Amino acid sequence: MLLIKLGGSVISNKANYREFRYAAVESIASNLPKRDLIIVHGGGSFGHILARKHRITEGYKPWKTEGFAKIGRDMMDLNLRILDILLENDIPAVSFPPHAYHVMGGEMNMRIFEESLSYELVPLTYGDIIFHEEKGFDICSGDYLMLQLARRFRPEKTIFLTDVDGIYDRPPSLDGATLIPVVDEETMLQTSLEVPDVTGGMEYKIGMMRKIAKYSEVYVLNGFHPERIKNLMEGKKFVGTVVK
Ligand code: IP8
Repeated sequence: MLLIKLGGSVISNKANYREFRYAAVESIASNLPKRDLIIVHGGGSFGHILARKHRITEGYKPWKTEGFAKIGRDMMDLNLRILDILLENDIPAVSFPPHAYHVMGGEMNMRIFEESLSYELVPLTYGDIIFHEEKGFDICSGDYLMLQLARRFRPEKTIFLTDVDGIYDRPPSLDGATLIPVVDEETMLQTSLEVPDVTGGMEYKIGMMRKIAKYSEVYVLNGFHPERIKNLMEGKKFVGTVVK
């Protein structure tokens, strides 16, 4: 089985509110297997801009309800666009919005994922607004969902698609940034210059990936070169980072 996350920086232009990258998603979809697959996507500019503005991760306040609801709508909009493309590419995806099946702090409901897979459907879920047992409101990151799903289903491969070639030794926009082929216990990472997004930034993401590596092979690939997914799946050479 393959578990894959379509990062928010690939599927949207993170600088522009709700700017969708149709061509990128289309070419990713055409490189994905059509069965034995679970897909998660991030929020990008459909989620993070309003989540930051309304400080959703700090929890519920009466003035935040409108923002919370709007992000829920925007994420459904993004999700539907992705779902359409998957279906056009003969991937029988069924979408599950986290705010409707999970409350943060509680056990995640895996039943719908198990049922989907048993009927050879492809479950699709995403980073979302969510209720939280203590804080009331929160954001559920796609990375958190990736960890829960990897723990339950132990996919052979887990792939994170991002807008660069993999994990770098410093923010990839800086001069001299070098791609790290393998991130493991010994790898020293300089991530402090990274501007964190509402769900935690690079350090948090690498931490999640390293936890997932207990259950699955983990790879970070460039979503703008989706042929690398195929190369990886077919055991060919690929450009990217392996996380151990
Ligand atoms: O992009 C966050 O998911 P992520 C989703 O996977 C929202 O961190 C709504 C900001």
